[in-house]
Amino acid sequence: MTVSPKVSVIGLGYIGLPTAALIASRGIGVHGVDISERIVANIAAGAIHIPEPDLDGLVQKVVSNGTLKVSTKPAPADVFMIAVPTPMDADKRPDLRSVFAAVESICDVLAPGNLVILESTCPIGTTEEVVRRISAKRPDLKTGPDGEGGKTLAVAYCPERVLPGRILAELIDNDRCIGGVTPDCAAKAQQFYKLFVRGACIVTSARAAEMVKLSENAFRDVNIAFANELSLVCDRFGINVWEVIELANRHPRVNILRPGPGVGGHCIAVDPWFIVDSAPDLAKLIRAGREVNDSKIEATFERAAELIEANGAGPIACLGLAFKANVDDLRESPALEVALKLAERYRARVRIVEPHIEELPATLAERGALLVDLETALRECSVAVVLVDHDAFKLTPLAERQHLAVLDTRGIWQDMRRS
Ligand code: SAJ
Repeated sequence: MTVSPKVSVIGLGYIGLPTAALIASRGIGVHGVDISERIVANIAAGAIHIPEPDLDGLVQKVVSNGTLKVSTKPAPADVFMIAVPTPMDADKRPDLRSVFAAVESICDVLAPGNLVILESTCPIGTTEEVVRRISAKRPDLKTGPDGEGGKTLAVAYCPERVLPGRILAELIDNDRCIGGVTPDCAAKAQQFYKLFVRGACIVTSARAAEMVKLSENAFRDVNIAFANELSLVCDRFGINVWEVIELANRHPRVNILRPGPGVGGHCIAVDPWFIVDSAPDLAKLIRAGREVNDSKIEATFERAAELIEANGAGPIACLGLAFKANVDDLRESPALEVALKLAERYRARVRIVEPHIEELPATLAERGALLVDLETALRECSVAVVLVDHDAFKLTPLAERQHLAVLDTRGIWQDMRRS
């Protein structure tokens, strides 16, 4: 690898675009590739198609100074980073078609000495399958121990682990786990990541790195499931779960996460299924965690309906639609699911407050729900269902909400004052 490699990033979505822009901002020439002409045209014009703090300015800068170029077709480079979606199919099995299509698309332009890195979340063994597919199309390229003066193809798996809303900072500061299909491959990828990562770049095998990524999100999911299960038990006994968690967390070795209306986003609610799919006979806890978290949507709807039925026939405030606090992303959002169920039953009585969007999703609007601001909802409604812990909601003074009957699924209005 030359000192300043030419980098190609395949897939310009939530991970690929920030990664491409960050690397380009270090003065390294980047070629970004996406199959969507719309996305490519947008980025070529210096604009972004995903909301993420500070990304717009960065992309604008690297596009206008020519360090980031984009197109729909791969071109020769030194390093290829693949960051495409790996969703789950209707049977909760990983859908790797985009990964294999991306691999296929670069085969013709690969050259000896290149480094191919897979960043997408993948089941165990995917990186080895990538090697097999490249070898089938390009038998001339050797992958493996680099005994030929850097002339073999290096393949590594390095999972992204950045948090939406903090992507640019975490791309730089998070530690990276870099799994090579051989130790040489890992070392080469490590050298590359050190060009733009400040966190530690730790090498391992490709299989271990695949498992590390899945373990991180499954760990969080199972821990949130524990909190969600506690909340269901506490509800049955009329105990305030937020108080229980606050007090339990005063134990020096206890750190219970926060219950909510379910778990959303494209990662935590999906990735644990990849482990379950690989080892269904073993991954019992991980499966149970998924099921608990998914069941929280219906449980939240039922509790909300009980509260609504007990509080007259007036308008109902639904606070938040996003999949988590302070983002505008509604993908796989449990809050949206609960709101849809409420709108299905209560139609035009439902008032949605979501300060991060301008327009309601059609599915909600069709059911008669209205998008209103927080002030209007607080003024007009006597019942509120808090579905997202946006800062804008947390700041509501007690005086403006004490008239409400509240189902607070995120624990933001607990007003527990204990000395
Ligand atoms: N949630 C709770 N209770 C909590 C914490 C979260 O209900 O105590 C819910 C959120 O409201 C949301 C969901 O979980 O619906 C997921 O939110 P999150 O902030 O935990 O995670 P994501 O999906 O935004 O990002 C995760 C991160 N993974 C971990 O924290 C282990 C991130 O580092 C990964 O890069 C990302 O998944 C990914 O792309 O895999």
